[in-house]
Order: sequence, then C-alpha cells, then structure tokens
Amino acid sequence: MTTFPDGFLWGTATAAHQVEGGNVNNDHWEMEHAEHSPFVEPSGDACDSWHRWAEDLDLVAGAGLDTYRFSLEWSRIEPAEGEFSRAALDHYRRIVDGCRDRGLNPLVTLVHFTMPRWLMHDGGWTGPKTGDRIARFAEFAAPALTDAEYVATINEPNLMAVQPVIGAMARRGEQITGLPVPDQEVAEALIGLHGRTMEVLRGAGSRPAGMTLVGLEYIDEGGGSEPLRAARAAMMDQFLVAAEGDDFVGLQIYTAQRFGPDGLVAPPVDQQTLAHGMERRPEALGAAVRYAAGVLPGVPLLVTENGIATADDDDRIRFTEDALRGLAAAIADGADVRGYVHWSLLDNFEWMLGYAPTFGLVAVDRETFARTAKPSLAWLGEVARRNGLI
Ligand code: IFM
Repeated sequence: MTTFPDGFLWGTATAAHQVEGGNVNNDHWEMEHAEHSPFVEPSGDACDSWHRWAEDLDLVAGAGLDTYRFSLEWSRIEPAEGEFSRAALDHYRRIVDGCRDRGLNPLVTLVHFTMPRWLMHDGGWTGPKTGDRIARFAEFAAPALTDAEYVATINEPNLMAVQPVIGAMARRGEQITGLPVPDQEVAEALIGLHGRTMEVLRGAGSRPAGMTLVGLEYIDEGGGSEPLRAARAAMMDQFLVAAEGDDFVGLQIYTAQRFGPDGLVAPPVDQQTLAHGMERRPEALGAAVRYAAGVLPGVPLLVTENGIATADDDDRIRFTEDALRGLAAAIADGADVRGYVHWSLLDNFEWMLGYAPTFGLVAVDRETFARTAKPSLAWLGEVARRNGLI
C-alpha cells in the first residue's frame, strides 16, 4: 500500500464559468458570442450548477472525498463597477456552508479566468485601475470565505499570460505545438494583482491564501537545456518566486513540455490525449511537484488540479493512479504536499473547446443536466478513504 500523509486532503474541482451557466455578464460570454469567435460553442447553461450546486456537493461527499474546490464569479458579485450584489455573494457563502455541512473542506478561488464585462472594456488585467478594483472585490468577498479551508487568489496566472501570445499566433496563422512563453507585461500585471489580493485577504484575517499555477514537467530531448531553462523561468520560476511569502501554492498539472536545440518539440502523436491534444503524461504530476518543492522548500503545496480529458473512464483511472504514484514518491522524497484535487467533478465547459473534452468524474446530460457518476468517482473516493493506493 502506498500511503499519503495523515490529514491529506482529497477532492475534486469546478470553476464558476465552466459549470454555473448563464454567466452573461463576463468577458468570456462576450467572446463566445463575438463574430468569428474562437470558441467552438457558447457556454450557455453549462452544467446548471448555479442551481444544482447542492447536488454536486452531495456527489463529492457521497463518494468519500473531503474537499471541494470552486470559484466565485466576479461578474455576478460586481455586475457593474462598484455595484455589489449581496445576494450573489450569499449564494457562494451558502456553498461554503454547504461544504462544511457535508464534511467537505471548501477551497475557494476568487478569480478563475473570467472578469466582468465592464472590466474587459476598461483596461482588463493590465489596466491601471485593475489593482484597486480587484482589491475592492476581494474586500467585499472576504467575509463570505471565513470558513474556507484555503483561498486562492487567481487561477493559473501563468497560463493567463500565455493566452494573448497564443491568440496572436493564431491570428498570424502560426502552428501551435505546445505552450509558448507568457507575455511578460501580462505576467507582471497578474503577479501584481495577486499581491494586491493577498494584502486584502491578509488584512481581512483570511484563511490560508495563495495562487494556483499551471505546473509542467520539462523534458530535455537532447540539446534543449537552454530553451528549456528559459521557458521554465518565464512560465514557472517568476511565479513561484512571487509566491514565496504565501501560505500555500496550488499546482495544476496535466502534461509535459519537450525541448530540443530549437525550442519546443511536439509530443509523440500516440501520446496525445484524444480530446484535448495534450501529451498523456501522468509522470508530469510527480515531476512538477518535485520542481516546485525545490524552488519553494518552505511553502506548502496543494495539487489543486490534475486530470485527463478522455471518453475512456478506465483510462482516467489508470492515468490518475499512475499520477498519484508519482506524487506519493515526491512526497516520500520530502515535498510538502497537503492534498490532491482532481479536475474535474463534472464534464463541463472546456473554454474554447466547448463541451467535447470530458474531464469529469461525473457525466452531465446536456439536455436535462442529469448527473451520472462514472466509475472513476467511486475509485477516487476509495483512494481517499484509504488515504492510499493498493
Ligand atoms: O478546464 C481547465 C481549468 O479551467 C483550468 N485548468 C486546466 C483545466 C483543463 O484544461
């Protein structure tokens, strides 16, 4: 039996725009409906979790997991600049309470990619007023989060800083074979916003707070050490260093990047997951955790996402088991990891790719929103109950 540390958290995650439905007032809704939108379909009703969140929590707790990660939707809480909705914030407070009532530790993310439309049209993430605005939002939201187990400020700022680069490449018709390096101006802006949010949360006596980052395994295929080092410095190191004084760092790990002398090398075709195009690489979890633990030896780590987009649930179990073995080995070698949160609870809206990639432990009927647990949900619940792998 491979065991995990006592008190290790086991959970699963969602994010507001991907599951709630009807988030008509954020930037993504607007982009989904723009002429020549890069989104293959709009989010629409998503999984209707705005109404069905209690059923979602029942599924998590019923399986034997003890942690649920979800996010607030800023555009519902502050629909117009400076105009706050107590009713919307109460909705999220009820989810926090609903977690605790079921024995679940709530892990709450303040911003998971989306911003209100008014912010998109007045500066966005790099705008001069965005620091004050995110601080004001965090200040309003903080009282609803006093019973959270952990609070995350911004989800994957390192990936958010890559998105404008991908957008520009797509517009130039360039082929995208892997993640390009982040736009440095956006990276610095997001690190600054994280810092402002942390100040507010600390001032409000918040629960342990930090940011969640995309983590990758970096593989040198031969002669690739220099481009590898530069890419990792831009994508990981600058963000990890910025998290040095935080209470935790969340890591969201799916895949690897391979480098040769000329930079990124495409993954072997037979190793790409069917629905998502990322390399199927369960080893990435242990490798990326080891790297982060080496850079930030004093900061507790949480795996806040890990998973695979596949229609083959047996493969989801195989992938997750292999990934967890790598995680257990990293912990045995000294990485201070406090929990594992699987992405995702539900088959949900996978951003520009729409509903085709299925990351969920639970299937969702697109007409009725009926939830059907897949075998992987019970499997992960068993792992959680045992706190280990046989
Ligand atoms: O669906 C996303 C999530 O919103 C952020 N992390 C990666 C997931 C899978 O692509």
